[in-house]
Amino acid sequence: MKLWLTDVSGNSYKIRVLTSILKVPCEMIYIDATKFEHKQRPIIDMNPRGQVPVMEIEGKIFWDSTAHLTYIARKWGGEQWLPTEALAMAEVMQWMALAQNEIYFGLQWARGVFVYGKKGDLNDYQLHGRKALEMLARQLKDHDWLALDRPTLADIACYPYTKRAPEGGLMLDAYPAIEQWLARCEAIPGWVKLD
Ligand SMILES: N[C@@H](CCC(=O)N[C@@H](CS)C(=O)NCC(=O)O)C(=O)O
Repeated sequence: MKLWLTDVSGNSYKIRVLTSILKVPCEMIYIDATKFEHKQRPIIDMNPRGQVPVMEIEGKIFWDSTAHLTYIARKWGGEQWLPTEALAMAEVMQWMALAQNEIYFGLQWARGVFVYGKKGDLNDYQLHGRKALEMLARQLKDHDWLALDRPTLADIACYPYTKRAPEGGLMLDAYPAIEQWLARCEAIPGWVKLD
């Protein structure tokens, strides 16, 4: 497998975490986002969004971390990270959907305003971000993990931009259950530190 990524990409980081936990070999090809390499070939040919992460898997190109995590978890992770039983899979997938909705359009974009001058409505991003934090906090109030009461793709997918929420002006102090969950994720053997 090959992964095109940047060192600051939280979505690429999810793949780094899962390949590290499962000890799956993956060639990492770092591109320079400050030179807008993600908007140029070869990235733009592989991903019409002009974004990382992009992966080559079994000779095919895939964009979006959800696809990448799904492949790696099913191929190498047995039933642990994304189980095949229908109800269990749905439970994991609903949190992966949160990662690609309220977390993405909220926490990730609010951070983008401060970190790389993303244009748009910061209030709107923070509104979605707060919604994401409320949903996470509600689940984590009486659960250690987001789905199935054990670590799954749900936790890996939701972790990076929740951890970075304060960089988007959304502090976590009011959410002790989220802070404890972040620490639990970081204690999973093989977890990669988020720089
Ligand atoms: N839904 C995509 C989002 C990918 C994404 O947001 N990538 C960011 C880096 S983490 C990026 O390349 N941003 C540059 C841009 O959108 O122009 C995924 O999960 O892979």
